[in-house]
Amino acid sequence: MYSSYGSSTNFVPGECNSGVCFNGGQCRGGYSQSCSCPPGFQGPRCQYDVNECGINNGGCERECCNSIGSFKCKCPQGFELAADGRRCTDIDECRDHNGGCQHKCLNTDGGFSCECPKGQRLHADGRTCIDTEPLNGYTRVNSSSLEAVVSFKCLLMTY
Ligand SMILES: [Ca+2]
Repeated sequence: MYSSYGSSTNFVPGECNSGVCFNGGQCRGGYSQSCSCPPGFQGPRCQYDVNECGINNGGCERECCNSIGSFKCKCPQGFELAADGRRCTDIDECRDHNGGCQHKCLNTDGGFSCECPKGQRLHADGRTCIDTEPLNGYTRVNSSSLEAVVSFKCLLMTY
């Protein structure tokens, strides 16, 4: 007895034995028992994933992540995927709540920074402004950029 593969409910079996085509492939029937594969799958039985990222980086501007039967473009931190799903555009962090900056927020390509008025400098938190003159008994806090370098990992699905 044959078992039916695949979870597609609109699977229309041709004149093939059931279970010939995988991943939603449609059986063409006949002697060849070959399959018409949906986008993202290939092979005589649609059993292989298409690595869309292998061709022209999947059309992605930055990172392309292949997955089983599909793929996705991804953007590094500070960028978001554009409406076309391919390009990466800068996120204007200053748009919301002044980027968390106490004084001035400066949007940059892929990041942002806070600025303080004259006589003040940026605290180590990268957002708060503190007086330039150090208080007695306190050492200056080394102010550094808040820009956290987070390595962007592409989660690759394997099987
Ligand atoms: Ca930005």
